[in-house]
Amino acid sequence: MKRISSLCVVVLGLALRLVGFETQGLTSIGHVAGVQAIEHGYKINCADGSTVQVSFLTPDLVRVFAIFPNQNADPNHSWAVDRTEWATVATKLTEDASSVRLTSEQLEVRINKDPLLISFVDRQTGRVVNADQRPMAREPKTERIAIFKRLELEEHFYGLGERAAHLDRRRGEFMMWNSDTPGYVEGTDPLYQSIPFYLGLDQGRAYGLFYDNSFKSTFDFGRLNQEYAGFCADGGVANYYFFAGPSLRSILSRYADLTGHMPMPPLWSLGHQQSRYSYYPDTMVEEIVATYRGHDLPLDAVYLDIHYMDGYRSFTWDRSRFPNPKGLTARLAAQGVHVVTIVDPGIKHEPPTTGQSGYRAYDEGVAGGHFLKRKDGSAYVGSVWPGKAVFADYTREPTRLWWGNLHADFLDQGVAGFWNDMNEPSDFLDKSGASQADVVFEDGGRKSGYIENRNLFGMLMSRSTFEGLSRLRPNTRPFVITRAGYAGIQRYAVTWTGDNNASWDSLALSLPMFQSMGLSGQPFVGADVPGFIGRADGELLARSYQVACFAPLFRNHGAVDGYDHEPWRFGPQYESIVRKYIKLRYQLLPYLYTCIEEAHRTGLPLFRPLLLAFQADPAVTNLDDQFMVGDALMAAPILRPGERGREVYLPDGVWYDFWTGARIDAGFRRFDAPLDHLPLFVSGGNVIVSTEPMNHVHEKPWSPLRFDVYPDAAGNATGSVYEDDGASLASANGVFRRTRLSFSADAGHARLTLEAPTGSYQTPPRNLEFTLHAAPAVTTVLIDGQQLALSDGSSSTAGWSINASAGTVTLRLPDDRQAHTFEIH
Ligand code: MIG
Repeated sequence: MKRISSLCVVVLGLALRLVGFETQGLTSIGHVAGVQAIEHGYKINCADGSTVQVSFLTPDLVRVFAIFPNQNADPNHSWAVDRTEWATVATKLTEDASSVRLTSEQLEVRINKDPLLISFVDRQTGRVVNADQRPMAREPKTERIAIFKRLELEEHFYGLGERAAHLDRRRGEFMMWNSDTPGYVEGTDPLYQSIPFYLGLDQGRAYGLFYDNSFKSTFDFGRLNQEYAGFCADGGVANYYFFAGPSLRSILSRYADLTGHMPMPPLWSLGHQQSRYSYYPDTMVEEIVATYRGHDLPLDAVYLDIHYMDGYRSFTWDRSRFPNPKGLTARLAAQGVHVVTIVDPGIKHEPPTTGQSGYRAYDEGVAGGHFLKRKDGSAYVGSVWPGKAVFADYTREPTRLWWGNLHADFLDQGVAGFWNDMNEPSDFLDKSGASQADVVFEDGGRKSGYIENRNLFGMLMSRSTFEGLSRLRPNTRPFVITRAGYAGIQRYAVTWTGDNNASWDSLALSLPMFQSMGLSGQPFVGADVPGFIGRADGELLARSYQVACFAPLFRNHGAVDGYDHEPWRFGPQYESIVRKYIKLRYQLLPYLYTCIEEAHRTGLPLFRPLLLAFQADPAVTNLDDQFMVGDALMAAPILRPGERGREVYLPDGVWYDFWTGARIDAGFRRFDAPLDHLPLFVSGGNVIVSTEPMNHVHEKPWSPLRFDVYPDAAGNATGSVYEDDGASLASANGVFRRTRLSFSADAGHARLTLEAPTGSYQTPPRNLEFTLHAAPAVTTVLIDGQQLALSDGSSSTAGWSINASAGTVTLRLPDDRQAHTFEIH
């Protein structure tokens, strides 16, 4: 009997799965009855009383906002959208019996009148890039809302934020419902973050779609139904933004313009970080840091997990474990190590009836009306680490202010960053959120419900934190790390991928996860190294570091009951491999920081799929066991135990082995990878900027600053390096230094041009070194028309030298901030 009923459940489950999401009960929007011009676009009036606003924000970015009969919706309400002011776009309306066409210079929005079907046409090619498969629809009773897009045979899908899935989302179904999912594996869905933004790619041409609807919802990219790619939300508005592309890069930039650019992070947050659930007392924290220094392992930050608090009360210290937090942070700061403390949103429920009193966060929260309530007016009391706990309503501005200000004491005590955990929000009483359905958010008087706000909770908590830190330390870059998030999270916090496993599968999964977060507007990501849950061995640790040293967030962490994961725990053989990759990270800091500044400025992620550089290459549409770091580096890590080599795909172009400088032909090739070796390549046409490794990022200046120049097939290369103080907001006012260079070579002659740097940031005296790979034969080098001396390579004054075995030529010169031209004959 038992077996039969469970069989029924399985069959029923499959039957429900067949439709992707339930389409019954949905009422289609009425046909087009008229069109009128409005600010920024047009308003379609439908026969059933619905309206559809089509607004052109730029020639390649269109917003569609539909209101169904009897629906109340405020077009200006969004927690994700950062930019609301856009210049007017020149558009044209043409209409015939069957359709309305709204066109910008780049895009045509073609609206079929009956039924109302919207398609987007690339005006350059005349191609329909994306089209409704059936009219958008709503179920008046349940307020469910659905949008259906045609699913093309060759179409690939990317983005959608944090998913335990491969890069290409095609044939997948994904839920938006932030969830605490410890030990997740490939296929677990949903996870901690919801970013309803995806990219479609068909025959090398891309578009983007951002559904700004925070309700619990489902995306179906043809899991079983090959008719449509659909989106169904349990409420809210049919409200989406269409990005014309066709380049993935331009879409990501536009997405950053719309939902916000990642602020410049503090430089130290790019350093290696050590966490543990949990380090205490303070002497243990100091021992860990001392061991790091004693073992010549670079470190910039150490994390304090929940045991530093007094009875898990957020914003308190357990004074027996940490009697003098200020002293501790000062002693660590003297060694270049920053302290990050965890802050959980669940505030210990301590009304006078509990006999406890004097917990400031609770008392002030009650007095200020900051905590969430249920529909009946009672407090929403959940259960988290401190036991009974209440949660702040971050949709209220006074609550965000209050929450932000709660960080003042910690800042005074020298805490440098804040770690927002459990903010799905996780409630042990019911992790699914079902029994919290009646929790109400004030939301500017809208009094909105739980299914609309759960996905926003983590982002709003991080926003409160980030804005608080910005107020309290106006000239310091905040550092906030969050587990949960929604579209726009990049404005406030960096992300780690939660409670992964210390397993090979988890390591492999981290690649598509990082790449997909990067394609979803969140560039600053990382995973617990070598995995949160379980026990890693030395081999997994070593291979994990070969990936993690390229993740923006580079943090070792482990669970309370797990094995110790610090690099020295596995013996000197593995430790020396880990040291090699941590040092590589610091050596490449100038390059990585330059990529991070690019992410800040343009929205392009540092850790990216090959797809971003080789969009037209069908071999990379679902290639996610290799990755690129910026434009120049490509890594093909070992992701399985015992493997000592692997097949690597090198797309069309010139490639170099990072370690030997040897030129490599494009194609599928096999490379050896003994345990200490990461197959790492440089894409020709680029420059890698590096310096000497160091113990922590501010230990010494980038001196010498090295430029490794790798020409492409035509003999050309370009590159740049970005520098600033790494800590303040002065860079936003021009106090940075950007140095560009370009190289070209043809038979017997080459030229390296160093431009005068831009920006007013003053770098310390130092040497610049330019190493030319695949260098031409040299007899003379001229600098600005004058002979440059041949030197033995050790001198610190200007000169040039040859490394015959490496096939390189190195040019040296003191950094005088001037433009220079080297002629190489
Ligand atoms: O349920 O604070 O993902 O990084 O160490 C465990 C303890 C709660 C979950 C986080 C993890 C952290 C842990 N937290």
